[in-house]
Formats: sequence, structure tokens, C-alpha cells
Amino acid sequence: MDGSGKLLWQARHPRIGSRIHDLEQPMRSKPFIDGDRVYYVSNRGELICADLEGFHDGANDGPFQNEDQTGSTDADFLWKIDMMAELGVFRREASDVGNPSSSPIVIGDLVFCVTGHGRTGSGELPYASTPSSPVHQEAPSFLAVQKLTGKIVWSSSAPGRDILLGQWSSPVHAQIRGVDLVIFPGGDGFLYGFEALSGTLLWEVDCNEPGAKTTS
Ligand SMILES: [Ca+2]
Repeated sequence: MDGSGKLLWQARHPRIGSRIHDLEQPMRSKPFIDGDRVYYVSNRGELICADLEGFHDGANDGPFQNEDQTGSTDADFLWKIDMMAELGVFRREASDVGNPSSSPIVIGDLVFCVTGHGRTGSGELPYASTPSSPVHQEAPSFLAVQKLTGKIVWSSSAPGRDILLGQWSSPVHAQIRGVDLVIFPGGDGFLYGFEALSGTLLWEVDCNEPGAKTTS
């Protein structure tokens, strides 16, 4: 909206139609605005980069060009990563709290998010990928993506089989002794500190209650 509250553009993301993936509640990813772009995670498990002007500027900015809706009040997507279809993520809803989705952050030239990979309704991690079902256990939990192109620079499936149920939280940025760190909350109750540019894991902290068992 503009400063007077007039609608300039809006994004629409249809429901997936599967309760386990997309409980019918509001999308909770907070947008991160960086320059003339906005980043968020949709209720369909897509990491989205959109033009801050939408189609209100009369131009279909890219590289993504295949928007379904191109009216003057529609969203202009610059790129998106469908983390379920492209990366095999099993997007797990979070029961009574619905659809929490990671809120991406930008550090320098990279955008970071938690993918939402989690366990199925029966509490299992998804099994090996097939052509018709690309979901797999080793799908990434954390992503670092080139913010202008949508190219994945590095990823990590750090919690591995120790994911307890799902992963819905958001990364944070810290600069320690001049080094940019991205700190990811894992679905195993650990915090993981990565060097943001390289993806090198620098440390991890077990935030579980002492003596708590992990699932494997
Ligand atoms: Ca545009």
C-alpha cells in the first residue's frame, strides 16, 4: 500500500489442499525488504523474491516471467524456489499453531531461510525420493541463496534424522569479531552457527533440556 493506505499490489498463494502441509490458517512469514525487493516464504513452501513495485510499475521484472496474474495490482515475482517440488522438502504444518513459516533474512548478497522440512503424520521422516514423490529425508533444512538470482549458494540438512517434528523458526544474523554468522534454529532443538558466506558450521548448541532424548 502507499502512504495513504491505497492498495498498490497484493500476492495470492492458493492453498496446497493437504492439511499436513498447509493448515488453513494465515501465512505467518514476515517479509524482509531489501532495496527494491521483498523476500518471504509462502504457505506453499516457496521462498519468494518479489518486486517491491509489483505490476503497479507496468513492468514484468524477472528473471521469473510466468505469473498467473499480471494485473496492475498483482505481485511481480522475480524468482522463487519451490522447496517441496525442487528440493524434496516435506513441509510440515504445526498442529494448533497452523502455518508458521520461516521469515527470511538478507545478509550481504545472500538471503537465508529455514525450509520447513519435517516429519510425516505418522511421525516418520519421508523416505527415499521417487520420480512422482521427490520428498526425501536428506532434504535441506537451511538455505543460503543468491538474493538477485535465486541460485542456491549453500544448504545444510544439519539436524538430519534428529528432527523432532518440524522446523518453523527463522534465522538471525550476528557479526562476531568481524565475521558474519547466520544462526539457524534446528528442528532437533539445537542452534547452528554458520559462517554466512561459506556455509562452514562453526558451532552448535544443544538447547534441549538436559537428558532429553532426540528422535532418530
Ligand atoms: Ca514490476
